[in-house]
Amino acid sequence: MRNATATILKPLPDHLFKVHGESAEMRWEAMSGQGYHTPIDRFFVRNHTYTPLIDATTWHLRLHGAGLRCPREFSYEELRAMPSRTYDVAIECAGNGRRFYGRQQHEAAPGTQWGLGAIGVARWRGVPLKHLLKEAGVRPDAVDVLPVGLDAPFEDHGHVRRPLPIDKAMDDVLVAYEMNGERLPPDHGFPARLVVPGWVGIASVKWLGEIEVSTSKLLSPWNTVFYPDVTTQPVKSAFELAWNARLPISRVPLVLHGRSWSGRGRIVRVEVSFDGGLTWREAESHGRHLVSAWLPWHVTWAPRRPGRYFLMARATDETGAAQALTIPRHPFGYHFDAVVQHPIEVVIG
Ligand SMILES: Nc1nc2c(c(=O)[nH]1)N[C@H]1C(S)=C(S)[C@@H](COP(=O)(O)O)O[C@H]1N2
Ligand SMILES: [Mo]
Repeated sequence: MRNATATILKPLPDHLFKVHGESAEMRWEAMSGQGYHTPIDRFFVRNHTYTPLIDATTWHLRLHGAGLRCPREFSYEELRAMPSRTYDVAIECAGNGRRFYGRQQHEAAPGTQWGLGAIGVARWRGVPLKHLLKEAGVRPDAVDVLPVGLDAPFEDHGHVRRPLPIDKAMDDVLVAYEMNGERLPPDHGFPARLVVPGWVGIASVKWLGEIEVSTSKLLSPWNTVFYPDVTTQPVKSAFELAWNARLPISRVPLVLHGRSWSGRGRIVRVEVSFDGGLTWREAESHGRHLVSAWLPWHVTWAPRRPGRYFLMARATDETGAAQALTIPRHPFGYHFDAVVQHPIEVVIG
């Protein structure tokens, strides 16, 4: 048996990660100076139990169920030999930002107290799920697709699994075997995982072992007890700065960087406030903005007085959804999309 500190296999240095039990959150300053993608060495990990080590030479992905005419099994080699697609997609935990229900709204929500670091954007390569479903003769009356993880059962709920409606499964979902050009790392789902663009992280089931396709609605603890009624992710923003970062007083404006994202579509505007929300300035976007990933932005600021400040960033997406200053309580602490008050210290020289 492994102990609690070995639930994740990759190194978790303190300057890149904050560990929460069997999961680990990225520190946002770790994205400073990075490119569009989150490098694997700092991509957050959310495990219900612990990372399994799976032998790809004996592994198979089994597709079965009443919604398929010809159930199939695919080996790792077969999967890799099929036509592949590459997507740049964010994976974000539904509970990202949960800590701020308590910190900003004084109504702490139970569960992992994530700051804003339970998100990452990677370049995923794999086979479109739709292609595998077609190979297995998906029937027109198929209703739900249930991916099942090979990691150890979670408490008395069995293997991690969450039904996905057939429409989403046949749309843009990937069965990924590569992350940022490398073989999928064990912590992120080796040999293969789902990548479900725009949806809560739990939809992107890691360590895939089987996929059931049904002709009636399916239930699992992961769409009833946990994560009921959550599908797309809301709008959020983060500064690429340490919590309580120290910034120098400066005549030359400092350039502060951040990123904003939404599971519903593109970000159309980002505004930043340095005075607690009295005045807002539009941030400038730079680089790429892919619809299922994030928008990098920057803003200049010349702080003149030392002291403690709260930096605030708010984004609006193409559906018109915008970040408010507060949001209603959520029983599970999901989808914290209010503006986060990021504390910093301005210091002399
Ligand atoms: N099999 C399995 N898949 C899983 C999980 C898990 O514990 N087991 N965690 C889910 C959750 S809650 C999230 S947010 C994402 C996190 O993906 P990552 O660890 O690659 O960042 O994986 C999802 N897929
Ligand atoms: Mo999650």
